[in-house]
Amino acid sequence: MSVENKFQSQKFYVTTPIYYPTAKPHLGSLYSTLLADVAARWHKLLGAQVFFLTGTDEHGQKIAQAAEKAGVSPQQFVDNLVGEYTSMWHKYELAYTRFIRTTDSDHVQAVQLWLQKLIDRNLIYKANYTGYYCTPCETFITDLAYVKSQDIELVLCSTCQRPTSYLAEENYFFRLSNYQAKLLDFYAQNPNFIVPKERLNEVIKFVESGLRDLCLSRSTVTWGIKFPGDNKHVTYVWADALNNYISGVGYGNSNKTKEFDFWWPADLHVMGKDIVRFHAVYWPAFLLASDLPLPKQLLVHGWLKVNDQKMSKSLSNTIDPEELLNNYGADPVRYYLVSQMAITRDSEFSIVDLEQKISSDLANDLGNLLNRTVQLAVQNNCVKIPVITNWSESSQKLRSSLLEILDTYAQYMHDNYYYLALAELWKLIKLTNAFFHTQAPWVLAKTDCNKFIEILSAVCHVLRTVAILSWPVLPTKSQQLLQRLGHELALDLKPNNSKNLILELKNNHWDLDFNLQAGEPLFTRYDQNLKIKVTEKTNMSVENINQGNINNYIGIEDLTKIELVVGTIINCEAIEKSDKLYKLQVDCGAYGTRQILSGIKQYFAPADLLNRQALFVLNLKPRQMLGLESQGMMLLAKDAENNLQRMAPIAPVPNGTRLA
Ligand code: ME8
Repeated sequence: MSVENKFQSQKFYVTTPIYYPTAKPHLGSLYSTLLADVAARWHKLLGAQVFFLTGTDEHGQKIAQAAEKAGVSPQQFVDNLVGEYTSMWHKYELAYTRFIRTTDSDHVQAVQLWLQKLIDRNLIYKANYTGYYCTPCETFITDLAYVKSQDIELVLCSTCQRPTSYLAEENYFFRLSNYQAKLLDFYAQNPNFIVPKERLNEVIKFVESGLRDLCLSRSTVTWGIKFPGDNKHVTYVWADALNNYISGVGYGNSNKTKEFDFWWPADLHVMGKDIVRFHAVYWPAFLLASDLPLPKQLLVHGWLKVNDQKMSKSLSNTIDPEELLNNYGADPVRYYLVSQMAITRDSEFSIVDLEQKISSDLANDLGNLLNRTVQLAVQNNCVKIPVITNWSESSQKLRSSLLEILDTYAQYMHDNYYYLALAELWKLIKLTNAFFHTQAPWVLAKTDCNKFIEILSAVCHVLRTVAILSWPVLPTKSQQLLQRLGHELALDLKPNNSKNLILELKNNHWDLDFNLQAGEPLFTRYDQNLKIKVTEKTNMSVENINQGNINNYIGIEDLTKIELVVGTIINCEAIEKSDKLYKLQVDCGAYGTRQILSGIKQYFAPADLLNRQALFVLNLKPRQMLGLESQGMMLLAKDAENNLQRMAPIAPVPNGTRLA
């Protein structure tokens, strides 16, 4: 039986734009690199050999100007910044194969070799360029936007809307105009060359409107790769930079011919929409001119925006990925960026949204499903779940849904619509939560032990599938999830010996056993309502204090009398005789496990409390209620409509931590 394309991959070469290291990396550069990492990891799951190239674009006027401003040489300037990129990529687990710098000697040699080839083929000639140049985009301007300001006519770059400068210099030109028909023919033969497809139409329109020859050198800039045979010129930074895609895998290096032939052409170039023309017009023309195969596909994404403006270094509205990492961890941020930012359009970045997404999708949907399953298994002494041979109809139905979803998921990943693939995966998680709810294994545990184990096994099979499919986006959490099931990621990355884990999932008949492990929740929940309400309340109280409305001040010595401690609710039972009370067992670290009775039954389901942290007063005098002792009190926030919210630290802290 033949295997469809979406389920197989032998070799996959993916690249990111190489970034101008004029400042530390921001969330936009991280986003492109993340998409490439997701693609690389997906192909690893399919058993492919993968090469993932990223790096920095270190030559040109823009870098030279930034270095001058900083008072250091361009080389020193880029040397100082490049570590910021590599270390950030490591922190976010962007598992590149090579980090290329355009100042690397093998790259410099490859660019000169490539230029010499074009010179030998008479595809380059010398002439004068007079016209406008955009330094931030490093672009010779062909289409202009004029703006009149205070009677001065400003010429703005149509891509970045910033002022351009007038240039009159001698340059070497590439006969780009020779390639108009060939490029149009290539687009016609390869309608999937650009994802999303609509962007290809813009490119076709541009090429149809006529191609002018392109400058390949600069004679008024000195920071660049020397042009072969003419020391007065350096290579135009884009001709230098685009060639990283071939030099990065061995082009121009006689010891690496085999390596280059294996990896080239690239399977996927990832980039933002600002640089499509360079990749869809100039780059293919450069390759045609040097008789090299063209890349297979470009993935072009929109902008991350903040307050409806493109996030960019020059607008100083960038978000620091480091800060996000410290607050939320790499995997949750990766999940938010991939799932919430649709590649087809610009997407607004917001912290409120980020917290909501982490709380609802990761902590509630996925984290809770795991917690509830493990909890039940622990409570009923059956953490070792054997292989099931007789599946009930409902479990079989769940498995069929899983297979359908796997199919759609693989298709979206194959087509590079990662955000849609994740949405599909979350359908499976929600479906399994519903399955869990309707099968009520907590009842089966008391009435039908075999069925109880079968239901847990079905959920574990789904969770294992979810862990493997989410590995491209959640590289650490997915492995922790597998460990909690008593499994591990069997990724054999040795050449020619790689397993296709996706095909294994597709052909798996749910014949695995599991060994469940209890542990801390995988994800933190950020209660937006709580935060927003607290902020509103704080503002209100500030007003009240200003108006002198607080007249019952206490001294700090009064406050220190209260033992306010963070604890985790490890058990929650309804008290039969009461329609209000829950009996909670709370792990308070060094303070031991406390039994706390709380009248919150109508506000929370046990699952909303189990394995969650909350704040407790531990030195309240013990109280008897319905014959049971309550050894403390849980703190809750109550609004004007009497809605209750649990209070918890923003990130987990060790149980027994005191509030200071
Ligand atoms: O253009 N949202 O480098 P660059 C999403 N050196 N992505 C964004 C973004 C945002 N707000 N801001 C930047 C260059 N990016 C050249 C590339 S390649 C041979 C040479 C991402 O540092 C996006 O991928 O200006 C965009 O294309 C790239 O950073 C531009 O990076």
